[in-house]
Amino acid sequence: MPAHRRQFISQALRLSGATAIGAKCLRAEGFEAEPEKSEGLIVRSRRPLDLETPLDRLDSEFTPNPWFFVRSHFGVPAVNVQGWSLTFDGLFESGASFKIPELLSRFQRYERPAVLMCAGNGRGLMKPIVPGLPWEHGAVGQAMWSGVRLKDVIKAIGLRPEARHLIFDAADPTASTLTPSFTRSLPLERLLQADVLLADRMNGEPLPILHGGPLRLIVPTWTGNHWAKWIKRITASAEESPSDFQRKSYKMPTLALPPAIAPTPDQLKSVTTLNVKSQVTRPMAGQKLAAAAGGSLTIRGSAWTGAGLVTRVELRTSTNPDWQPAKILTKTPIEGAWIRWEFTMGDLRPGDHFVEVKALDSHGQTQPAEAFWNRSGYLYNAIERVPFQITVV
Ligand SMILES: Nc1nc2c(c(=O)[nH]1)N[C@H]1C(S)=C(S)[C@@H](COP(=O)(O)O)O[C@H]1N2
Ligand SMILES: [Mo]
Repeated sequence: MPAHRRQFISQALRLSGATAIGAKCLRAEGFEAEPEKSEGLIVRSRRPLDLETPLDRLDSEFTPNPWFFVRSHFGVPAVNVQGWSLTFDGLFESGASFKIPELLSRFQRYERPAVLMCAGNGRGLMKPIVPGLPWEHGAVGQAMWSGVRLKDVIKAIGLRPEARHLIFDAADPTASTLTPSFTRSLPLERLLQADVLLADRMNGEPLPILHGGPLRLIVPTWTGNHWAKWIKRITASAEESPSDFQRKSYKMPTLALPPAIAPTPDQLKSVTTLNVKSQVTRPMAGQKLAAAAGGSLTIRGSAWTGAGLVTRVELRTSTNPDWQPAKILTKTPIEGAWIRWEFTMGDLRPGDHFVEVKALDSHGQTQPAEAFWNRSGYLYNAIERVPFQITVV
């Protein structure tokens, strides 16, 4: 039995009453049981359901499904896996439709670890503060994703030469027919790469409904908003999706602007790849730890980036003001996956201490002392200081 209490769908969800539809489906024949979510998740919003992973639960290579953050713009759709079909239309050679088992048996299965991070992770740390969900450190997680390669499916159906984008229509119910649904598109250039999956499994389990089951898009190295959940239809198009979620949301200024100045449309570009970032997953800020006088402490954490690989992780501590290299624990770093690292802080005296960490990647990117401020609060990656206390054993 795990230390934490698990239960069917988080209490948060039940309290919100947001799942009246979902709850009914639980009892209906052929509908999948709702996924387990830990009560220990930080509730950022009940309706829609937005849950953040506490930082200490990110102290491992893979983030367990019950602890994985959830970001939904609307409700959770009623999911009947047997009846689910995925339709392809628009600028394909021909239309096509697959039932899930058909899709999965027809194409080869692949799996890969990848970091899923919301573009707004760290928004709550932006200064001056910005509107939006105030995520701190846990709108991120890593899972082993498994499914079929989107490019294999596209190849089998055939694309017309004019096609440039694929538009993903999802099944989440919106508040009313007037509310636009979470429709996003991605350029084919990106989608035809071998790392893009239509995934039906997460960490060796069927993809939980809250995470987009039965089928979601996996786009390693790109921010979470591209990872469409509950995919029902894929339309090939010459243009990107006309939806506001595509044309208006997830834009960031290309230059630093003072908070009072709104960027003009030509100063905005779509957020695509993750930026380089690291975090300490042991100890936690404010934690009291016992050590023998002159003893040592193992600091641990993760680091990831968008394009390329993390090549170095460095720490600066209360006992040494120089940046020193951490030991990278991950044997074979994979693009889009995080690495785990550790660092031994020695000769510890009782009292107040701190560590600061920064990652560097193969494209020469590193973390800034201050985050790039933008009013949407995207891609916060400033070097953070983690204060803690040593008490004598
Ligand atoms: N259909 C649909 N897909 C979606 C979303 C959504 O609201 N609806 N949210 C997106 C955003 S902004 C993020 S960060 C990720 C979150 O995935 P998770 O809930 O599995 O953590 O899903 C993305 N895919
Ligand atoms: Mo997101």
